[in-house]
Amino acid sequence: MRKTVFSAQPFAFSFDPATTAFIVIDMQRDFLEPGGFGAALGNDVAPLRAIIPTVSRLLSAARTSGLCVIHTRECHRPDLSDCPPSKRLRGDPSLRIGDEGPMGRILIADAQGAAIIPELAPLPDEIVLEKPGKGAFHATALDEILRTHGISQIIFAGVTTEVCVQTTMREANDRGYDCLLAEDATESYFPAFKAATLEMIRAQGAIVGWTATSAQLLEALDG
Ligand code: C5J
Repeated sequence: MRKTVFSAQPFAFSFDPATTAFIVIDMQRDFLEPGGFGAALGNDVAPLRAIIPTVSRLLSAARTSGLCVIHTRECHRPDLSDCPPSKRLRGDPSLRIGDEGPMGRILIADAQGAAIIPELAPLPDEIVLEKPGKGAFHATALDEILRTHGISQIIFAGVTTEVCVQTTMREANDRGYDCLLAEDATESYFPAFKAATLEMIRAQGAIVGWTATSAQLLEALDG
């Protein structure tokens, strides 16, 4: 066992690369490129694109350190049988889940828009988890996959901070995993929501988990 301890908030985080997963949440074209679902909801995708180089650096370090790398994709079956009408019909987006957009059908598993952005393409041996919900544990085998790999700590990056990242982190925390979110490798369409999420995760003695900067993480992963 090789324990690494490094400065994080609200206090030091310790992990063993052999029992740690790096989960990159939903870095998909539909959330990060014009013409996708995020844009159809009226959002500017530019702030999300700004974290791509940081996520990429962490991904490289996680690979080099031998962490279990998992990518998630929020997406649905072509017949939408795994998309509750409440999800599809809510609000007034210019394009709904399943509608034909410039990158194919919005958030449909085999459409171009649901693909992970090419800058962060998974390696052939990495796990890519398709998830129909905001949380990555809902209606997926994620818990089983993590337990099979002997994982007890999870480092998170990806989008969006207060929706799929936070939901997944809370699910993981309830299942007994120690979770840390890389502060500058996650982003929201709403800066205030990101700031609030980071605060609420680490409040009350890390009630949901820890946060750290990518610089802190990269130093720990190199060490
Ligand atoms: C959203 C996500 N925001 N990946 N999905 O609908 O956070």
